Amino acid sequence: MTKKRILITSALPYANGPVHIGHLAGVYVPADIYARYLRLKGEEVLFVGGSDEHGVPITIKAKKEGVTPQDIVDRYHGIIKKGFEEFGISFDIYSRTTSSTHYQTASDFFKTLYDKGEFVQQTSEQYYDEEVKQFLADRYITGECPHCHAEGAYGDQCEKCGTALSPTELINPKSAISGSKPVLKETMHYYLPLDKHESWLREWILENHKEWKSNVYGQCKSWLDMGLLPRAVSRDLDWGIPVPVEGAEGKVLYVWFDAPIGYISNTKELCAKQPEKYGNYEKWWKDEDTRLIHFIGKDNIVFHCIVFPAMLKAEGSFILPENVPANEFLNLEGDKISTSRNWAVWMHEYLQDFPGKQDVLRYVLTANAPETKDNDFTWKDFQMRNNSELVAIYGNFINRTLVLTHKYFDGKVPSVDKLTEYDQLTLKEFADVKVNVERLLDNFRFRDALKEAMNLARIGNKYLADTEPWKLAKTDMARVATILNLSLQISANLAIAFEPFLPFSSTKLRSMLNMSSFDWTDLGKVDLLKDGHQINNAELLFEKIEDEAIEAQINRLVRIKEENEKMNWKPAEVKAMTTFDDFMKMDIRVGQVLECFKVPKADKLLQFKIDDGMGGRTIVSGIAAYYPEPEKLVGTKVCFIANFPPRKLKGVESQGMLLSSESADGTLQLVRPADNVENGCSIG
Ligand code: B3M
Ligand code: ZN
Repeated sequence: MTKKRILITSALPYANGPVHIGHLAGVYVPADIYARYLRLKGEEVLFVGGSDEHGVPITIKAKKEGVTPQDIVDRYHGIIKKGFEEFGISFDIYSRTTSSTHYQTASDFFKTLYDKGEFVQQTSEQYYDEEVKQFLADRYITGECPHCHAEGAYGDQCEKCGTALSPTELINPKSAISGSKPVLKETMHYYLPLDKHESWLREWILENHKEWKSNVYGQCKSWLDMGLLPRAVSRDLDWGIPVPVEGAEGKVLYVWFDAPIGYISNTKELCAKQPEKYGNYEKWWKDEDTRLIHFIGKDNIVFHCIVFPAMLKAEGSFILPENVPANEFLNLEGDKISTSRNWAVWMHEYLQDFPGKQDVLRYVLTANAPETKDNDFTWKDFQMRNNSELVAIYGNFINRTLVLTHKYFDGKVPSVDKLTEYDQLTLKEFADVKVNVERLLDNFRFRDALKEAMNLARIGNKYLADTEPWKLAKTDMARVATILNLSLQISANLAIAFEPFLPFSSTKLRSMLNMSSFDWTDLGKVDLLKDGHQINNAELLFEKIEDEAIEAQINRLVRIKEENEKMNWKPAEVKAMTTFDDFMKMDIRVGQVLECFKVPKADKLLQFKIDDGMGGRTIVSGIAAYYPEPEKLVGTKVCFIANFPPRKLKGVESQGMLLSSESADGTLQLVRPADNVENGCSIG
């Protein structure tokens, strides 16, 4: 690495909802690992974050709740910022795009481009909601899809058939805000002519950045191959940064224009606050000796690889990103994470439900990071990785090493007597850890890097299991000393190797080992703890996670799924037409339950004795799951089909069928006629 300093940015989360594990796995955890790693190496690093507080969804949410957009962003900025702090995301600054520094910076940026003639102005017709007096963003117009004719297609896409749409293609368009029919109205906007930037972008990305991750490079290539079009950078909206030129009253900067400038504003804010520590912001943004790295999710690739670079280039004085290691998406228990469906594990809720277990989630999200393809988070995998990796390997090794050192050597690092061949072999195995982890981290391969670190713990754990110092203690204390010395050196190495990934555990381990400080260059050394060095008491590094905790999380998701299903429930389509004659063939009657109990060895079946007014009959019905106390049904009136041929169910002959209704969530309930209808009456 030849350049002097590294500026790391991570996507600014929208302040209209909390942050979830998908955001963490895709953006914040890898960015944080990278920042911590470089700091540990002694590099000059600045890690910038902040909330993205503009855009239409925030205004819609505010309207729904009857509060101001500022109220919304204040609420979520607070939740997000606090969550990141607790989770150990080590931003040098976490600010927001409603800050005064940002308003000024974004406004000036626009003005510079405007004065340089870098925009084109175009007038077009756009949908306008006359009731709320507002132009409508594509997402806020719904209607019938012109292709598959599904209802509820959005102005930018039909989710049913996946076709990309423009709002004017929708049949019977409706405003999603007021429900009224929108009208087309002319409006002027400022456009960034991306077509004019296409040729240098092609060369810069396709020729000079072949090393970018293939998912990123591939997406850029397909955008460039499709040909770039001018993009509007202003909107007709009353929430955002006013377009700072005459004649643009009522217009604000498009959220995707101001948000990436937020990286610059936040750097500026930090440098103004602590100039002695960070210098001036231009050093970070305008000096070719700075490497700029954007951490983002895959849905933000085009903005960070094409649009923002074009803005920076048009301005003229800024550096361009050196890399944009975007990740794919993380799913949750097999389904796409969705804020609107509440299908997510929220960072702030995790911190409440699993206090002190930040590192467990950091570990699982990294081990399972969606680096090259979408991946799935499951609570079972979370538990398994904690219990059989963190606890059983890493934690177990550390605990045994420390406890034995206290037991046999009063907590003082014993001296090596002589190394056996097996010791040498073990040492050789971990000699490469530093090179390997470095190579992987330098290439943004966080999950493999974590595997390498974990491998070191495995080596240690195996070494102790193989050498069994507790058995040698009676006969060969010199050998025990050697084994524990090596184990302690490996432990110290683990504290360093895991620091970028599991910072809380590393701090704890470092204090247990009583190490005053460490840095990355120490990794791989076998004399990190000197002979006679006093270590502190052993504490557990990780704790087992019990089934109950996992079940509680799974149950929560099951409940959410049920609620969503209820909300999305629609009556089934009406079946093909039948005839009166066919219906009249059915003999439906009223009866009364005389006895009711579970059919032995059949989970789903209940056996009914029914008074049918004709001497009684037995009916078996598959509704046991919905009536856990079947005896309580005795006495109730039911409806049954009287002329079904008898059939045997689990050895019991059933003479008919009980009628039941199926609710939205699939629950079955017996259909009950009024109590005063005689048994045996027919229904029709
Ligand atoms: N707020 C989009 C997102 O969360 C956006 C990122 C802005 S980064 C400048 O997907
Ligand atoms: Zn469609």
